This record gives sequence, C-alpha cells and structure tokens, in this order.
Amino acid sequence: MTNTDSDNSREWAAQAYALLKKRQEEQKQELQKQEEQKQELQKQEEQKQELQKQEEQKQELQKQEEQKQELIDTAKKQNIVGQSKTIAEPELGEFDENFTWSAMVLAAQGKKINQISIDEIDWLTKLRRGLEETRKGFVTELLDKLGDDPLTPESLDDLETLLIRADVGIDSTDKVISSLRTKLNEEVVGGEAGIKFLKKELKLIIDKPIENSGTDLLVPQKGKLNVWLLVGVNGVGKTTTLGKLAYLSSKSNYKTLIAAADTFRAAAVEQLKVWGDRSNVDVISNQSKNADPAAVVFDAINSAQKRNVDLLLVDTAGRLQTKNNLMDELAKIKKIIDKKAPDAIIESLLVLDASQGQNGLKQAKSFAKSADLSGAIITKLDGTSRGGVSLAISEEVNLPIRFIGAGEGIKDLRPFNSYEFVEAMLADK
Ligand SMILES: Nc1nc2c(ncn2[C@@H]2O[C@H](COP(=O)(O)OP(=O)(O)O)[C@@H](O)[C@H]2O)c(=O)[nH]1
Ligand SMILES: [Mg+2]
Repeated sequence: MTNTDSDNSREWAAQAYALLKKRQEEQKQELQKQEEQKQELQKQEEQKQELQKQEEQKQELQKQEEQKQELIDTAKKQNIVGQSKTIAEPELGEFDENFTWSAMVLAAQGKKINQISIDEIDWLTKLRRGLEETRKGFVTELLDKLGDDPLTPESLDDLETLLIRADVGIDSTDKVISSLRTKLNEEVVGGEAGIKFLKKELKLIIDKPIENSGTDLLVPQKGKLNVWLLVGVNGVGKTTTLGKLAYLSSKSNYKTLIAAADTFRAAAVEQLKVWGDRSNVDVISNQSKNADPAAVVFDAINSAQKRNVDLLLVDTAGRLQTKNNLMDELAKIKKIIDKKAPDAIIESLLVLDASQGQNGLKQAKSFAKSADLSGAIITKLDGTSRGGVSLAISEEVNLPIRFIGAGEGIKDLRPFNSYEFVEAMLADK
C-alpha cells in the first residue's frame, strides 16, 4: 500500500469514527430523554398516591390515571419499560488500530461511511483479535524472516512450514505454494506483494465450495419451512451456535423455532431454553428420559407448520463413541422431515471447533461421508492458533463455510465472509 493510500484510508476511518461517535452521542441524548420521561412517570405515581388520600379528588385521580397510561404506552413504544430482555449494544471503543483496520476492511468492500455500524466494527475487531494467535506464528514470522527482501525459493519453504503449522492442510498448502512458485519464476515478488498474492490464493480456496453451492450467503428462504440441523461431535459448540443463530434469525425477522433433539444430555434442553429465552424463540422439547429425537422433530414440525415458522433450528446429539447410532439418528430425523414437510428446505450444517485443528478436519471427512452435509460452521476462532483449518475444510471436504463463531456471547456469530476472514488471518500488524 502506498503512503497516499494509507493516508486516505486513515482519513476515511477518521471520518467514519467521527460519524459513529456523533451517532452514539445522539443515542445517548435520546436515552437521557427517555430517562427524564421515566422520572416524570415516577412523579406522576407519587402524585397519584397523594390524590388517593383525598377522597373528594377522585375525579382528578381518574384523569391522572389516564395520563399515566398514556405515558406508559409512549414509554413502552420507546422500549423503556420491559428492557430486561434487550441485548446490550456495544460501545464505540477508542480510535485505535483495531478501529482503523475494521473500517478499512469495510471500506474495501464498498461500504459507505454512513452505512457502517458499531456492531460491524465490534465483530471485525473480535475476529481480528481472535485470529491473532493464528496470525502470530504466520505473517509476523514470515515478514520478520523476509525483512525487506523479495521472496526466494527458500522463503517459500518457510512459508510452507508456516501454513502447515497453522493447520491450513497439505492440499491447500501445496496449491498456494505452487502458485507462488510459478509467480516467482516470472517476476520479482516483494514481501508485501507476496502477502497480497497469498491472501488472494487463500480466498480462492475458501470461495470455491461457496461458489459451487450457488449461494453466497445462507439465509432462510421466505414462504417455505427451512430446517437447519446442527450436527457434530460433543463439545464443538452446537448448542451455543444454535442459540446465536436463533438470535440472528429472530432479529432479522424470520419466525424462528428451536427443536431440542439432543435428548441424550439431560442438561441440553435447559441450556437451549436459556438461549431461546434470550432471543425470544420457543423451544420444543420432550423432557422424558431417552425421548426419541425424531419424535421431538416430529412435534417441532407440527408446531412450525401451525405457526408459519420460517426457520426451525434443530439441536442434535453428538456422542462419538456410538457413531453409527448417531448417523442412524440423523437419517431418521431427515426421514421424518421429508415425510412431514416434503417442501421443507433442509440444511445439514456441521459444527467444527477450530481449536481442534486437524482433528476437526478428520471429523468433517467422516461426517461428510455419511451425513449428507450442506455446509460447515466454524466455532471458537477466538484465541486459537489453528484458524487455518477453515481452508482445509474448504479444500479437502468441499464444504461451504456458512457461519463463524468467535466468542461465547449471543452476538459472537456472523455469516461467513471470506474477504474479512482472510484479511483478519493475514493482517500485517
Ligand atoms: N471461546 C468460545 N467458546 C465457545 C464458542 N462456541 C461454543 N463455545 C463453548 O464451548 C463449550 C461447548 O459448547 P456447546 O454448545 O455445549 O457444545 P455442543 O456439545 O456441541 O452442544 C461451551 O462452554 C461453550 O460456551 C466460541 O465461539 N468461542
Ligand atoms: Mg449441545
């Protein structure tokens, strides 16, 4: 990047920051206004008690009551009352490197200053921080090794080792290195240009299964029942991811329902209910011991059809030791859906824990063989050094990555964006 470019980007980011700051100020003022109204309400309440003592002023009291109701209605509309369920909005942080980087990533994707939100900045900051460990043993080390010199065949060997170590996988690594080697034979490639080329190659690998699927972004199709099955081994984050998806979906105005089809773990239903509560989404479950998961899905589809649900999210069990049973169970669930809702659009999404690296890749291969998967969700990208496994999943299992999770909070899941992912993985600071 030339100096002028980075000056412009910084200027752009500064403008974006100023705008967000102003917007936040306005929101604060609005909140203050609401607070004043609330206090006004309290005052009214006190007056009402005073009036109650005075029997002869009954008439007046009635009027006050009406006035109070009016205020409550206004307050309700403005979301002052009943705020306990709303999820806290993120605060605008400092105007620092994270902000500048996030703003630049948004700008590079064609976002205008007035289109960006604190939520987006917050997420990109999380993603960049989350991939810090993956990045550390990678770009930083590579740039250190290169210094200001152009790439050499020896530095490609180093890069190869780094890619393998970041769990990018042998196939993806071979592909990238051989492209780079061809480029080196044709021209002199400096460190920065090398990283740029690397980003482009990695993005191509991740984008291929997404392009093959014909759908850039996985969203429920309107006017149909969409059923998303979350599958994967124990502990990878299925239930948590489902909770976050329920929030994303209901916030985006899709009528959403959850089916608690992990009937194996007693606590699973309770865990789901907590998530459902947070996002105002109902959970269909069967509390009896060893309930049949397919029967829960049966009930859930009934409810979904009655309520005109857009998206039914199904949590499933993931015990690995009985893998055949697990696959049978998934097949049975799918059969029920086919029978009861033949028009439903089914997505089988494999949830993978990025911190498991190559083990995750093994799981993906084994599930892909028998579970008819349509996509992957990568979790726990926060604080792992193995974020590169996303590339191995794309290249070796040909699964489109649909969402990624980087934290335990309800907002810590986003639709997958390959540009943002690769930028965060290879950010050069
Ligand atoms: N740090 C982090 N933890 C996560 C993430 N997703 C899930 N977890 C945690 O992983 C653990 C297992 O998650 P759970 O949803 O119960 O996994 P399941 O067995 O596949 O349903 C829980 O402690 C979650 O809080 C994530 O993106 N980041
Ligand atoms: Mg679970």
